Amino acid sequence: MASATQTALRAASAVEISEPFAADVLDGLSAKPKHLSPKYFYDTVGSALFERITQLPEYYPTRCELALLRAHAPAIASLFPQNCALVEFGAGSSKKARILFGAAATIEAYVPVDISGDFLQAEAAALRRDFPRLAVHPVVADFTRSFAVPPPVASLPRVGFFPGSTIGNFEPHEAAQFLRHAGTILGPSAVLVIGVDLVKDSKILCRAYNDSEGVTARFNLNLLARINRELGANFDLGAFEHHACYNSKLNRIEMHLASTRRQKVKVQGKALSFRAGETIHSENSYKYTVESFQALAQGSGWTPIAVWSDGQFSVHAVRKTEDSSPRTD
Ligand code: AVI
Repeated sequence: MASATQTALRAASAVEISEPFAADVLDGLSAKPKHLSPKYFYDTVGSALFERITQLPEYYPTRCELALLRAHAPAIASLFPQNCALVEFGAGSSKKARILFGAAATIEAYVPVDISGDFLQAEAAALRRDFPRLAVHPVVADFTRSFAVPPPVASLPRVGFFPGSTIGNFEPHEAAQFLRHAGTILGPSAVLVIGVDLVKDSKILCRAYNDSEGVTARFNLNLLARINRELGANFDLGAFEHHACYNSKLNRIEMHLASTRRQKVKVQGKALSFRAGETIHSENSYKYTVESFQALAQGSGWTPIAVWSDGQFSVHAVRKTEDSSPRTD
């Protein structure tokens, strides 16, 4: 059982944040075209829906990535320094990190960083039960912004972990920015293991984001439900539809919420007008080739050192190129 001191340390390492959710929503819905950031999908309901997406037959990325991690865990673990801290950006479910814990006895501490505090804390509790020797220090934060690594792990060498092809949800310039930011957080000589979905037949891609059970549609619509719940808005969820299509020029899946009729919606007292068919652009999911991702990494301060792929999905290991940027702690 955890001592009172351990419990207090764990509580202290879960840094609370306050997101400018209302301002982002009002800005995005007042813009032309209307848009919302996909980072707001992941409240408790959205995180649970995303977990269901990862189990859908049509949604291949999670299955492919898990198989790659399982098959290559020893090779991945061989790249880690002794007594390292694994920093997972946007942790959610720790299922993938668990594969690395099983293969890499060198991991002393785990720092899952996620905006969804409740989900993060529940996963952390389960991990402490299953890996009693692993120090788990969750950080509730927007992992794209600066955050402090918890003091108990500050002196350990760091390995970054960014699975799930979440990098694909960034615009390419944001992806480069994130890679640079990860380099600053992780420090000199760090290794980063990153999952990246690959460009492929558009039919496979479209099916993955238009599943037959409608879970992805509910995940997308939950964004409006969340705005209703948290910002007192009055979106009629029956008057918006989930749209997802592949943009082959930009190599990205685009998700939209389309207004089925002309309507007005109030968000925090502000009236917003929608034309029939007008959409809120809610997510891009960029797909890369192995080469295009390696070029992105190389231009963002990382040297590719290994890649594992099944032709559908890729897991890259990259090492920080320059040692000059200081750690942020
Ligand atoms: C988290 N991210 C990588 C998922 C993706 O595939 O872009 C989010 C998602 N959106 C719809 N389905 C899954």
